[in-house]
Amino acid sequence: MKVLDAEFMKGFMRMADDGWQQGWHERNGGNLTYRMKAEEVEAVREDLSFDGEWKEIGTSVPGLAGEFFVSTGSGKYMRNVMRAPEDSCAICEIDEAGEKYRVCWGLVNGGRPTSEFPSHLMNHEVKKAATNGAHRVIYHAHPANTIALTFVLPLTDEAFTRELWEMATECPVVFPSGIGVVPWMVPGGRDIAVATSELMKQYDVAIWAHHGMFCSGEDFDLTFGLMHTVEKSAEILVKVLSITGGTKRQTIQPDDFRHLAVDFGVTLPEKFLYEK
Ligand code: 2HA
Ligand code: ZN
Repeated sequence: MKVLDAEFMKGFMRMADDGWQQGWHERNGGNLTYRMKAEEVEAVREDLSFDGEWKEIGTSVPGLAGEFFVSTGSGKYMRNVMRAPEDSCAICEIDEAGEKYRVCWGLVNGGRPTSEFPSHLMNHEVKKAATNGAHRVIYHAHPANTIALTFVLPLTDEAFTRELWEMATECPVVFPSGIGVVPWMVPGGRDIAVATSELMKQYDVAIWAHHGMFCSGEDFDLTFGLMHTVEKSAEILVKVLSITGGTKRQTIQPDDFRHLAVDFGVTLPEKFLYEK
């Protein structure tokens, strides 16, 4: 089967386009990776090439040895993924040590997988282990409201989780484990990848101060939906802060969250239900 005829590739392209249409991907901002299932690799194997050069990932991900990933390309635009996927995206194979990758499909005009490949792969490695292989999608975007809040809220997991939970009743159900926050760091390298993947051990969402957001999920719908929910909540908070100057007249209280948790069968860590 041709890669472009495969359902996983159609889902990947649709998600990239959805993010573009949300306004989360100015220029070459943001990136997306998908860990392929073994049967998906087999289905398109005839369309892959295995004579590409092995290149350094820049970090070590032994837990991903032999895995195949679809990745957006470094410097490529999310806006172009739907129209020119073979130029904008790649399928990459990870070597048996988890140190190198090679391009097996795509990037027909040259290039590399996303500049955030180390962060994506370290997140994938952590999430694959933490979810018994269920999580397959890592998504990075630059949604404006979430970024705006990193100039206003304390850069703590507690502040971001609690404030965003309060903005919509669905939030604690959609991201019950909460949100991790990474202070400003230089993007693209191993240090920010280590900091993010450390947070991904307990969260499915990490916010990079003054930069953007990372989400992890099982499939394209769940991962896009997670980013969408967090960003919508951030938009509501921006509106509330803008209208009021910071004082809410009423909000969802810690005991309300505890009741919600019981009825919806989720566990909400008590560290986020502090008294204000
Ligand atoms: O250019 O978003 O973080 C892609 C990015 C880097
Ligand atoms: Zn970015």
